[in-house]
Amino acid sequence: MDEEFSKTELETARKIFAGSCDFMLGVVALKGLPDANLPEVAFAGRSNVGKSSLLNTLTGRNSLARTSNTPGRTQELNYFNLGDRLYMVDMPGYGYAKVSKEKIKSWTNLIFDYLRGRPTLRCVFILIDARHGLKPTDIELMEVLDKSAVSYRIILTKADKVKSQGLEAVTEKIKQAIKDHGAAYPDILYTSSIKATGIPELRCIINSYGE
Ligand SMILES: Nc1nc2c(ncn2[C@@H]2O[C@H](COP(=O)(O)OP(=O)(O)OP(=O)(O)O)[C@@H](O)[C@H]2O)c(=O)[nH]1
Ligand SMILES: [Mg+2]
Repeated sequence: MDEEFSKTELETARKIFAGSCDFMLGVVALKGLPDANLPEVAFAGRSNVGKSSLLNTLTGRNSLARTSNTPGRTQELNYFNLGDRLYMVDMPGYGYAKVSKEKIKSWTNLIFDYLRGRPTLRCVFILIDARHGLKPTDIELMEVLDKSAVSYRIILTKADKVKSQGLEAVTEKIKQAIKDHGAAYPDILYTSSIKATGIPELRCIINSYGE
């Protein structure tokens, strides 16, 4: 990661994430979305990349968002209220999941409709498993966000599973791939929910979108 944060920024963000963060509601259809009265960031990515785990590690609460070994754990757009400053939205994964085709289709529609049409959505974090790199559905999502002018950042997850050389290689590949994507932030973040890699920095980034 190329971005640097001051000690004050890191400390401010740490305190905010140590404060209140509550589950607010789970949404299964666009009409169930809450009022767009706070800025939002959303966690997107293929099933099982570690979206819910990342939310738990960010907030230091192990069971705030439910996680599982089985792809398809998160089945709704789950809203978390971070200190009345912003909403963080944990989403169902796209791609493969151990659920019916019907369910996958309805989630995928909901996710894509939400992501391109939410006026208060400040940033989408697209989580990519550091071992696997970009997949066609990730690129499809990036294209939808480019078209809708919704900013996004790529996060490589499970960095603890890859050696630093491998991480550099996959980062370089992704940096090349996102050059042509207008709404992509050029820097790539690494995280590990187990070792807490990248967590203080990601807290700063999220906090910067808050009120
Ligand atoms: N080694 C390692 N495992 C991780 C990390 N983050 C998540 N996992 C594991 O990956 C699996 C999936 O994690 P989840 O957080 O449930 O993934 P998700 O993206 O929310 O999955 P869905 O809700 O099914 O889309 C779990 O077994 C986690 O323990 C990480 O940083 N490192
Ligand atoms: Mg999940």
